[in-house]
Amino acid sequence: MRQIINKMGDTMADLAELEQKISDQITQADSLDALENIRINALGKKGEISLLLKTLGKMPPEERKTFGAAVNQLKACVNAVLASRKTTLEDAALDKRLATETLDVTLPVQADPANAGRIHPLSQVWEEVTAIFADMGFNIGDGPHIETDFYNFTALNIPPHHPARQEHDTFYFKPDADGNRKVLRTQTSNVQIRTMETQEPPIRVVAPGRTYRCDSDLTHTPQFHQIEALVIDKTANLANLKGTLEVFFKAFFETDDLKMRFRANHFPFTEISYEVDISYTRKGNEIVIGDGDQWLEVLGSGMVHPNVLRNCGLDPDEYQGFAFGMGIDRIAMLKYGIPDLRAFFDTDLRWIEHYGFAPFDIPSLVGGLSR
Ligand code: 2NL
Repeated sequence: MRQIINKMGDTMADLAELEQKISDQITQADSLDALENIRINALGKKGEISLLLKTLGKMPPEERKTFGAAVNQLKACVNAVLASRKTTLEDAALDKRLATETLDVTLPVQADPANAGRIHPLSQVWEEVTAIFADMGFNIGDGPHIETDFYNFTALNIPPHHPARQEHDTFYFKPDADGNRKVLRTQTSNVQIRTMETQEPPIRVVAPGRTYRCDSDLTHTPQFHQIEALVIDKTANLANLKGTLEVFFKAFFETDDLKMRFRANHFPFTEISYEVDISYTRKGNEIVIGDGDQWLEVLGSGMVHPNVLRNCGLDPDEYQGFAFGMGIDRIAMLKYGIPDLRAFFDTDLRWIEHYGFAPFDIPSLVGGLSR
């Protein structure tokens, strides 16, 4: 019996030693993989503790009871130490991940690619102006930039050798076989002439477009932009012209406080003819369009000359109408406070970032035009 107890004592000591060895391994395990290996070596099918349990069957019942209880206790103890170490390692792994996966919320927001690039103020104003006239029921017309003498001059009641031709600083092409010289159009009226030739009145059309004159200084570029309007029917009159311009300017400059001044003038293609000024005030260095006692010239206008109607195959005793033309570049400068005309064509990236518009700022009257 004593022998048995001694033998059991030795075995118990072995278990304690095994427990110590496994716990040391667990404490030293520095990764979840290493920990898993220790678990397999101890508690896996062929693990040290599992093998001990398999020896129980060959033991005498007394010994089996005491020894079995001791091994199960060892197993529970190892499981507990494993679980605790696993939690520690998992927490450490999470801390490490949190430390590396930082997000610097003070970094500037990255540019949205859909919002990169800027719309040129001329394009923006072009869209604004056409949106206003389209809303008033005008069609938008387009035509050739290289034009015959007839469509650029003669049809507009500017016959050959008329002095007005000199004022236009025209770019001429080389003469063709018949001696006819084409021109770069000096205004967009060729669009309206072609409209009158091909469409029955009533006509309501605006023609925004590029125009060309051989002139270059502080306030002129050889290529610039114009919008011309034409209304032809049986009754269109000066009051309609004034009403149209009032609605246009108030919408474009986004103000109800605006006065217009009509000054008598002369154009070959209109009779009677007016230059039109709008009111403004100065606030410091800034020009504010709207109520004020100063005047800015913004467009030319008038009742379409009977000769122009005749040239387009319309009977002036049956039809009449009004027309006007203005510089898009000029009204763009006025609305957006752009001081230098030539910057429009300089392709300076800093300029376009300052004066340009976001790609999705599409002008519409319901959207409030420039908002
Ligand atoms: C100006 C003056 C104007 C027109 C353009 C026009 C066109 C036809 C018939 C009659 Cl088809 N007139 N256009 C009329 C008056 C003035 O422009 O100073 N523009 C910047």
